[in-house]
Amino acid sequence: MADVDQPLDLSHEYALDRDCTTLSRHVLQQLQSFSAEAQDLSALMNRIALAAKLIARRLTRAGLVEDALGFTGRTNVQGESVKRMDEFANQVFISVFEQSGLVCRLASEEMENPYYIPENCPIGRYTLLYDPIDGSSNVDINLNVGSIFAIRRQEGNDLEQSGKDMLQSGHQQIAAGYVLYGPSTMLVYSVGRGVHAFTLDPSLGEFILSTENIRIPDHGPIYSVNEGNFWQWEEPIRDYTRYVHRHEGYTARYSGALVGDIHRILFQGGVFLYPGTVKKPEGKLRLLYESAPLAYLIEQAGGSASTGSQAVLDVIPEKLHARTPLIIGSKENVALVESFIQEHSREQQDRQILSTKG
Ligand code: AHM
Ligand code: MG
Repeated sequence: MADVDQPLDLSHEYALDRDCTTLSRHVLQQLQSFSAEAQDLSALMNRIALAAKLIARRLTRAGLVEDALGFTGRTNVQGESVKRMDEFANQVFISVFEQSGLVCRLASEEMENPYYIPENCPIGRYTLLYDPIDGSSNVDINLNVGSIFAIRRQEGNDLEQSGKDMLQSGHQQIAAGYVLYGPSTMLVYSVGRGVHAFTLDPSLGEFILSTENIRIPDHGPIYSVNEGNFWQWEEPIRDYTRYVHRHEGYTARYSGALVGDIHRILFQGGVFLYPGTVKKPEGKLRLLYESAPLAYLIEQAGGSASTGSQAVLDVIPEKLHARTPLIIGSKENVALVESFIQEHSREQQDRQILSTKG
């Protein structure tokens, strides 16, 4: 029983308060510079944090606010039904960046074409690519969702507003990360110097550094995939799934929101898969707004990301809303999935050689 005469030791509760490293200060520390680009990146991250706070605030009260939940009745460029929260969050990013002088355009999963900063607003040198609400089917049932973002430099002047220079590999990203709206709101980011997690302290309204230099385990127990698609997959993915069913040490976790599943794997190790299906060989996830930013982040943490045949960061999209299969997480887990795919294609090649000989 607690001794009521003894004062409670609360020192551990405030352990993090001793060194409240904020996001913008952390970016400058990471880049070890006060150059124009370092200042810009720090300001960009600060704006992303502001968008995240506005979205988090809406999400925490969504059940009490009129018009926060449910569908708008419209479909987006992908043909998916748009949720009110998708539209709200998409607009939040635009509003937060419009007057910032930091970006020249924003490209999102929810918009057919990039949003170009109007001429009467200050125009910056960067492009923000984002998925405003990832896993939006979780919104109406009060489960975790996320936002995903990446920053690229604009190349050329893009006068005709084609956004063609965005059709480059993920190596062009100069920063990427995600926000997880869970029991607490967390922002995890990288500017190419490791991966760092910040937790929103609602009493301060600030993201405070909670874990620095996160390293993903080389191997982990989790496999995260929608097994409802089992019979839609190609044989090697089915074989991999059969393998984890039959071997000890694996456990399934799938939340329906990529950010949550990746967050778990980043800390505990394992693999997330969204493979192609027979009907949709490219899978569901969009390269520029989901797969490439997360691939950048996971590689920075020491993990890897593959389409099954090449590194996700090497993929050059043919169009803005291009999709890719995604196998991402701990190095060894990803390599194991790839080995099933490689073995299958070797067998196919052997069969082809035999049939041409025969
Ligand atoms: P969204 O960005 O439109 O929400 O779609 C992406 C989401 C991911 O968060 C999640 O991993 C996946 O779609 C779930 O799809 P499925 O329901 O087919 O398993
Ligand atoms: Mg998404």
